Amino acid sequence: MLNKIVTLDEFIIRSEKQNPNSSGSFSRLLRDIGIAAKIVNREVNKAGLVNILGVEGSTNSTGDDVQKLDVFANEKFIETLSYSGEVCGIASEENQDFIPIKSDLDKTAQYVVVMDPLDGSSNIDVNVSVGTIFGIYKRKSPENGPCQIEDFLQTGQDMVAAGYVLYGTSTLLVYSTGNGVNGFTLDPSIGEFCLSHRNIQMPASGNYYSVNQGYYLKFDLEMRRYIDHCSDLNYRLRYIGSMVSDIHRIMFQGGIFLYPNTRKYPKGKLRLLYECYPMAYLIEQAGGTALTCKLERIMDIEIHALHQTSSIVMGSRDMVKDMKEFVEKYGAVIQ
Ligand code: AHM
Ligand code: MG
Repeated sequence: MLNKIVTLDEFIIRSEKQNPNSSGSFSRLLRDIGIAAKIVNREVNKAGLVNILGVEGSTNSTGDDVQKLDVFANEKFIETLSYSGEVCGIASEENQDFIPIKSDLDKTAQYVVVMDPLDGSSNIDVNVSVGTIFGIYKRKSPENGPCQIEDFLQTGQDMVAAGYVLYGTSTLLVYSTGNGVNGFTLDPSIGEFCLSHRNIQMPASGNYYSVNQGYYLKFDLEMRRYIDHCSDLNYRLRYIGSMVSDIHRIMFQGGIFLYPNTRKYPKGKLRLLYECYPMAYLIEQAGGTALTCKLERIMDIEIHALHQTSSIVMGSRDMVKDMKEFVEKYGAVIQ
């Protein structure tokens, strides 16, 4: 008997039916994220063919170079989500402030979306995998008015869904609504994301470690000792420099990803709202652990600013536990 293909849309509708109180609004929002991902995917795939490559010349709010494809992805996600009528505001890594959305449709939107529209942007020019990261919150402000900053300054714990899209050798959309993690691969022949990885559970351990080892001397002692330990154990170092790709590998093969604080970034480089919370949400849902280098659970960290950053160590449960022992042993030592 042929296996029936389950598309993302079908999967979303089936999941919605399991919740009798659902209004369908959340499902439409997830579906729209899938649509925006397909549009961005089309552009990422032909990036080498058209004049869309290259640094645009501006910098984003945290000082990085913004490339044309970042701008394109940002615009497409904002445009698609704005039309949907389900979202009252968007906060993007590429925008300094959040963007309130006024719906033309006769309804009140209940959700806000946070996103890094194109993660790993330094990889665009060289045809290496990039990704999109997103998180969804229920708004806290009254439904009949515009969204407010408090709608976005919620912890990872408050997220109602999170996911990423990996534009790689094939394009995958991986997401969770707090009930396990599922992955969908884009079938270009039918233009649909099809369920390919049901209920993803990451291995409790592995032998990959993923860190920018070039910054080794800029890390705190306990992180250097832990990285030495990974090397002593002959773990394999893999670092793409695109968080989505690096996490995707360890999600399936087991491993640990680290972006510790450095002298340049004493509070860490990765953004809590757009990168750390959504990835931590998925890692935890897949059975892994996500902590800061000070051993706080990422999902619990309080957020005070849209572009707040954090150190992060996440991955297979047993490997993060090992890392924790190094922090406990060497963390108090004066360097
Ligand atoms: P970006 O969102 O501007 O692309 O920056 C985030 C990326 C992550 O994907 C990746 O883990 C990290 O920055 C790489 O940084 P570095 O080059 O400092 O190692
Ligand atoms: Mg980015």
